[in-house]
Amino acid sequence: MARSVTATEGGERLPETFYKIVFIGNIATGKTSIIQRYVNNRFSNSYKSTIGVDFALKRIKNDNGSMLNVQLWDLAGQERFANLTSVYYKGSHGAIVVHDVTKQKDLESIRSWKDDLDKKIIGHCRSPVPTLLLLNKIDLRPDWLTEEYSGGITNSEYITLQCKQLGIAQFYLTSAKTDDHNIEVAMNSLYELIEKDPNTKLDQAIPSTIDLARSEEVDEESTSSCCKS
Ligand SMILES: Nc1nc2c(ncn2[C@@H]2O[C@H](COP(=O)(O)OP(=O)(O)OP(=O)(O)O)[C@@H](O)[C@H]2O)c(=O)[nH]1
Ligand SMILES: [Mg+2]
Repeated sequence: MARSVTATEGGERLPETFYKIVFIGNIATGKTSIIQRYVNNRFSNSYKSTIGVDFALKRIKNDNGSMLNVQLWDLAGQERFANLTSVYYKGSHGAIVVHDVTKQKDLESIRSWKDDLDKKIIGHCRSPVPTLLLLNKIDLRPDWLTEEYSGGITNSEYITLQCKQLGIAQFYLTSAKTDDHNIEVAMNSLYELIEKDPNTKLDQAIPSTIDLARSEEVDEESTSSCCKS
């Protein structure tokens, strides 16, 4: 984690916090749409596939006036097959896996994405990061949770078990299309998990090399004692 300070008008210096969040999931599940809704409150019905990776920044003012800067990394769904995800995951503090509820066959891919994430994060000498699952396009299948998955098991039961097995903290029903989209609720809960994550705390406990006279960032990469890859 990188931290810096911001001077308020009154001269008070408040810490700024930076989180890197990676959005992963199959092609056209709605990753870009969710980010667009979250950052710009916009939605488009047209589909333009992301090439490689895209970025967005969300600045959130905490109750005490300090700033949370969230860097949202929007990975193209096809990237899992391009062997580049490791580079994108590096230094992330949290992750969002997006599933499209209209594509029942894609349910198997949730595991593939989470496994890919964990394997490569561990490869960067970091414990798995707090991860949420967004079950997106719920406007198209509002009853999806109670529908049958297979053999008398509901989607709700299946997905609850999957999250437990895969180490996904929580799932949320989202829609990037509708106003009542649940995206902000999910993002806020991810920030809480990141804040509580012992690894995040470890990053924050790095001896302060912040020059309080200037607003200066301390990069995690330059302070980590772990292997570099
Ligand atoms: N009805 C509905 N359509 C959605 C929703 N989210 C995204 N879409 C549509 O789904 C399509 C794909 O959305 P994107 O956000 O581009 O998907 P993506 O996951 O970023 O796709 P890649 O970049 O190819 O990985 C677009 O046509 C969107 O308009 C949603 O919540 N509801
Ligand atoms: Mg995209």
